[in-house]
Amino acid sequence: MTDTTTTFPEGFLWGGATAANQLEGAYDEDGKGLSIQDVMPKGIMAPPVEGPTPDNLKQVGIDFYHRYAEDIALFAEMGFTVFRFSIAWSRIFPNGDEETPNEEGLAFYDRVLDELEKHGIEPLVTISHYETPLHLARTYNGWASRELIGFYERFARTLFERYGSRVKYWLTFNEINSVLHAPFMSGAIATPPEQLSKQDLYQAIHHELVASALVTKMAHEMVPGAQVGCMILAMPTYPLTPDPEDVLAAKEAEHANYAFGDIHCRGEYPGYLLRTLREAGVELDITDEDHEILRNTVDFVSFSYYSSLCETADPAKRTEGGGNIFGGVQNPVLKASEWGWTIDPVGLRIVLNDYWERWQKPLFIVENGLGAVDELVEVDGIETVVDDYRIDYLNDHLVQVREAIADGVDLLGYTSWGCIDLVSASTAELKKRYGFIYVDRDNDGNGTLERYRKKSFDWYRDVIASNGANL
Ligand code: BGP
Repeated sequence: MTDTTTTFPEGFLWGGATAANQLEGAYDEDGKGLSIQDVMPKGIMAPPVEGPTPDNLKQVGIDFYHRYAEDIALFAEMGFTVFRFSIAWSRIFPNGDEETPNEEGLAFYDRVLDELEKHGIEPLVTISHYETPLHLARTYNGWASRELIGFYERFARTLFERYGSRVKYWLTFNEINSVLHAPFMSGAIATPPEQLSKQDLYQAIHHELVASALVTKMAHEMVPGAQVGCMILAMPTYPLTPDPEDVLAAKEAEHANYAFGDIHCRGEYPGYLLRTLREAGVELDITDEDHEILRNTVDFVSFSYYSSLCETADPAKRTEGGGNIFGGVQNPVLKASEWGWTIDPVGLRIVLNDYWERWQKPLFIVENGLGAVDELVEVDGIETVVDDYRIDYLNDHLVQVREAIADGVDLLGYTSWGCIDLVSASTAELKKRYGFIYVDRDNDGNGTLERYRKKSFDWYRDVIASNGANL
């Protein structure tokens, strides 16, 4: 049974989400330094090179750096009331550890904010989205070093000073828990994953958590009305069978992710994480001051949701390749996308209820969507993409969002991922597209970069105009 009487709340924020490194391009313009993305030609699974390499699609991205006004006008045409984007750290501090920011980098985001303001679109800013300055990775081993806290603090302070009067919603780290799977991309940790000790990994995580809390405190002091959120990669994990051992295995897999939200919302390490660390022989360097800082909890919890996972305690049931790129085993009742990400709209309702019950903080869905191969075709003389598969995916998920709202979940908004086609994070390709707007650029970097409205463009415009009533 679905509840069609409940509607989305008045003032619900509708929009789209992006990340600087995946769409801006202009990777070395106007004083920008190299970020870790510039040396990752083939996505998170490939080791970084000396770089920068010419076959890295992110170096041009979709040229948002020069076309932002046109793109924001298209977002406005869909009726966006919020736009999530990140600020490329290496545009502001090219090496990450200098004292003075790069004025040209700061000015770019002034221009972006001007455009958003012009169209009445609320900005939602991710301070760090997988684009740490390369120098911080190479010289300090990224977040494994405590020194990163100070560099990040300076970066955030610069942003609050400059944009604080115009930006209310801030996210500290994109998918902070993804460092468990991609330590270089997420944590700028240069040690190859196979050589990275749990000790170093969890110390790096601790530094990020302290930095996040510190910056939350700073925003509250510097930015009137600031709302600061953490951002978690949500992966609800189901037991493969009702065997209690499988149920426990699923719960333990969830704990790995809950831990980040628990610390952000409760201000201290949960017991189950202390046990994991103890059993792994990890002894963290946590100062008394760290404990104090962690008490600065977030105002809301944001998360990305693409798919669910499935777990078992039985090693014999583990198959090669597992459930999806983040592990687990295959769920026998769910279908998956072309890239093996299970499609599970009900899982989104489960996450919303689960997070709300657990943390009692407003939630914000800041990523959701279907990565698919799109084909540009002509319909009635107009070039477009007939992406019914994307409409179906998003519609099914938003129906479940409406259910969760009927369940009593407090939800601030929804930003669909990659609202305009951009370079994929995990594959570094342009073949895997999420947008309502098609961008003419292929995997070899060829194309005019021209923008085209897909069929989903009109669909999303109607969803927003009706505040979800037409789902
Ligand atoms: C999230 C990231 C995004 C993103 C999205 C889709 O993990 O926050 O940066 O790209 O997933 O992933 P992909 O691009 O690999 O399909």
